[in-house]
Amino acid sequence: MTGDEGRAEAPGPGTSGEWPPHDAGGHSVAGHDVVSRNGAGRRVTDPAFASTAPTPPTAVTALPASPGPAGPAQAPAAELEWERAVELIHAAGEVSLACHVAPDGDALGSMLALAQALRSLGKRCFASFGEPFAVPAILRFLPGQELLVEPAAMPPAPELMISLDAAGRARLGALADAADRAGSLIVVDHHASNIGFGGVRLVDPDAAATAVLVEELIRRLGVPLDQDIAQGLYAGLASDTGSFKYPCTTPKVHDLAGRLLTAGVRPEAVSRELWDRAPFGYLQVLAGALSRARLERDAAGGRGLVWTTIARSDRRSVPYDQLEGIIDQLRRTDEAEVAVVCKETDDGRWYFSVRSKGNIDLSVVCAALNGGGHREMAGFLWSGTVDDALDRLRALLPAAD
Ligand SMILES: [Mn+2]
Repeated sequence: MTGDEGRAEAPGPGTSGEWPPHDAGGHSVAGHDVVSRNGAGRRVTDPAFASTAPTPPTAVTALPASPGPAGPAQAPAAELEWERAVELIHAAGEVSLACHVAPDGDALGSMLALAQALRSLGKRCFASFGEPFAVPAILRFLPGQELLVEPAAMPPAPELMISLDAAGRARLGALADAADRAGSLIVVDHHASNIGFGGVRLVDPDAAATAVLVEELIRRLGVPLDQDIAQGLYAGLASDTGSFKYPCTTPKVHDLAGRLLTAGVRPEAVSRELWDRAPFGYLQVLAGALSRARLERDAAGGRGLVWTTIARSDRRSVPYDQLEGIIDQLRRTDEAEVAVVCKETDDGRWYFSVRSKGNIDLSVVCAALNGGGHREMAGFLWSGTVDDALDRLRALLPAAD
């Protein structure tokens, strides 16, 4: 329900926070171990049991076991980087902000929060994201949208640019060129897969959301958290922690959430906007999707797969980005480790939202299908038939155990 997507290539405004991968998180490794020892016993392998022990903060730093280009990106932002970022911002008269295409709550919430903070410092500020330039319906409540401009209206060679929640320049879509030409580029991100672009890098894969890093940046800039800034940060935090349910929900996350509430955020109002409202037509779309659901008990190495489809004709006037929460209904299924919702996009391709209960690493599975995501939440875009995609997926699942 909370993320970001290979949505450079993704269908349209999306809000699932699935991709690109964050947090290869040590927590899931723990879950995996339990599985290997205990077979498919669902109760034992349920991540709620398997992963309750918090991973020590050192676990992610230890990840460079797999060396590679992503290696250096794993190190938390160094003090020097924070100082350089603050210096650059204070010195700039004008700042361009960009978040990843098809922004989710973390990307847009973080960007708008920072944009408002910069405005309060007297900076001229442009904020945008690459085409399609449409704010998802569920994010239209976020304050600060008057600072958004069409990507074409962004300065082509900004003095200072700040990239938010994007793991690579390609995720900026049409704004990647401006990032290349920027006098200085500050990258604020929490994806473990961050490719290492940007001259100043505030990148911390241990951060639950980009909003966590933006809050620190705002604090270092000396801007107090007002209600509007806090609202964007809270939307980011709530989105990327799955409403404070995912394993990345650390004491630090709740601590920040507490400060945001103190600044005036009403959690029930944000949750309603993000997840708990829909037009009446949605009820029929949901009913149809649930009635088409299929359970394959033998799939995923015997752990089970549940899936459904939502074609354009199934949703009629209900917009694509309204389908986000349907996967959360399917993934309840006790008999299935993996849940999939195949959604036809407005351009006739199919987007696959995929969830696991932590025993199968979906970031690997979906990467093999040119998508990506987290261990438990991932996705990919498919131009062929649903049957072909499901066949590929079924073949990949047991191996990702
Ligand atoms: Mn994020």
